[in-house]
Amino acid sequence: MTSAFHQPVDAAEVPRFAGHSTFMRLPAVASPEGLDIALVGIPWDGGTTNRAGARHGPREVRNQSSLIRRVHHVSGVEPFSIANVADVGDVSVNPIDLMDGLKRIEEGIAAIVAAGALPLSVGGDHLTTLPVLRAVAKSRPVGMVHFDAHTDTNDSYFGGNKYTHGTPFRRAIEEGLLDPKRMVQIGIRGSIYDTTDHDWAKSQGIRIIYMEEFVARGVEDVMAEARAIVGDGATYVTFDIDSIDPSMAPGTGTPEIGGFTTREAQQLVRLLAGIDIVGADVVEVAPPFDVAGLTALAGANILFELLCVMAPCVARRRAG
Ligand SMILES: [Mn+2]
Repeated sequence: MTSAFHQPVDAAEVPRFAGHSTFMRLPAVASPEGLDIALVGIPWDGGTTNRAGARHGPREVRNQSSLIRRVHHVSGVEPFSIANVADVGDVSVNPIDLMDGLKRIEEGIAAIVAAGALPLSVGGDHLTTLPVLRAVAKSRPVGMVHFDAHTDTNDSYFGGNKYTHGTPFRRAIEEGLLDPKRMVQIGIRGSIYDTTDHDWAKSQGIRIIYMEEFVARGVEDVMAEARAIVGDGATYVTFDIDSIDPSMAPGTGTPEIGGFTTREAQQLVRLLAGIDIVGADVVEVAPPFDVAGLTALAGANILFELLCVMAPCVARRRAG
């Protein structure tokens, strides 16, 4: 291998079950300096309203990601050859103080952004995306492609608490981090609290593509619309593993039946190619509810799909 970039351990030399457990068997590095894309764990689930456990997500996704190889078999993208990628470890977290937890996560991601690298993070519950956006979208609002069973745009829980994994995108819009007119949510489904639950999101201009519409239209048509909504501007991608059906991803905090197959999820992410991605995440993998590791396996593969659409962004920017 002649590349100057970090390379994963070759499974033909060191078997996948041996050696240090890092994302995609990449080197663990102490600093994001010099990286194009920083793989980072956010082991924090302080925003979870139901089944906690996503704090264990990063470690198990690292484990399952040992199965990832070097080349995307459809696009032909070789992410480790066109971008410098490594595992920068986990951000600092505080499991017993929500507001301090959010502050630490923002600081951890801000260090990655300051080094000029794009964060590709593994949560953690979906509230972790709020402090990530505070770091990534500090200078201007960004668009967002959001795969999820839930809109996560509720206002408050438990007596007015504004910070849970059901509220991050309402807060992010209020804080000017997201441009709601450049937001699309795909895969939304399941029972809701009230007929008016999604009114606020729609009034902001968010495009909600419910699962039933996705099934009727198909992957390519839906993703053509999603690409048009975010356009050429800076865009963040967030992938909640509960968008996938619980038969294929049971280990998550708020499972909803009727979800994407893992194959559909792969196709959805592949069709993000060409948009200007400034960061991405996979969240809500909760290994304690899935002793077989299927959910983390799905998460690791979605992480690779995201990497394979982000690395070409890096290469395009480098080429000017
Ligand atoms: Mn979510």
